[in-house]
Amino acid sequence: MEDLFICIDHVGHAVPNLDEAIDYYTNVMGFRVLHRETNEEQGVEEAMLGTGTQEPESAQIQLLAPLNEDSTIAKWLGRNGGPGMQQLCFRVKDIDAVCATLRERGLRLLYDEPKTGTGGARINFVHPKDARGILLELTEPPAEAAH
Ligand code: MC0
Repeated sequence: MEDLFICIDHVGHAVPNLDEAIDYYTNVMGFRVLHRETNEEQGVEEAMLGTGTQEPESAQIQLLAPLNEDSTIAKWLGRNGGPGMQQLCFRVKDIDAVCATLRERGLRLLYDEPKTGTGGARINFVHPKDARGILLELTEPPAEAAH
């Protein structure tokens, strides 16, 4: 059977303040900021951080800070009582095919069609209740960024 997923693309760390978290990851943990953007639709200000010689093949840390009080990240921080691991993201080659396969296998995908994620990637999520308590993101990077 062919693999569904290419690799772990990133782990999402929900934080209340992006700049403070970047300061921690760069100055204390020695990571580098690879990318930063605001995603209005997802209600987040985000940054991707990398480390290691395998970069960018090595999994990245995605910092997710809420853009406003309605953000899913604001809700998550409130329920969690502070910052923590909000999601795990698998990279895929063909998100439409992978979503179709997972739906056939009984999992709930959050969106009928993929939405736009980091750097123009196409993204969807498996509901945490169908992924053993983990919010599982799927990402298909744009063709020019695929590796
Ligand atoms: C909620 N639950 C989680 C969870 N969020 N479990 C694990 N990990 C999470 N992140 C659990 C709750 O504890 C609860 O369990 C149940 O799911 C329902 O929670 P809820 O509070 O009623 O549900 P909501 O309203 O918070 O919605 C949860 C849901 C939402 C996953 C649907 O967070 C969502 O739409 N997430 C996808 C979008 C997202 O996360 N965007 C931000 C990242 P109990 O047992 O108490 O019932 S944007 C991003 O990642 C982009 C930029 C990218 O990478 O490209």
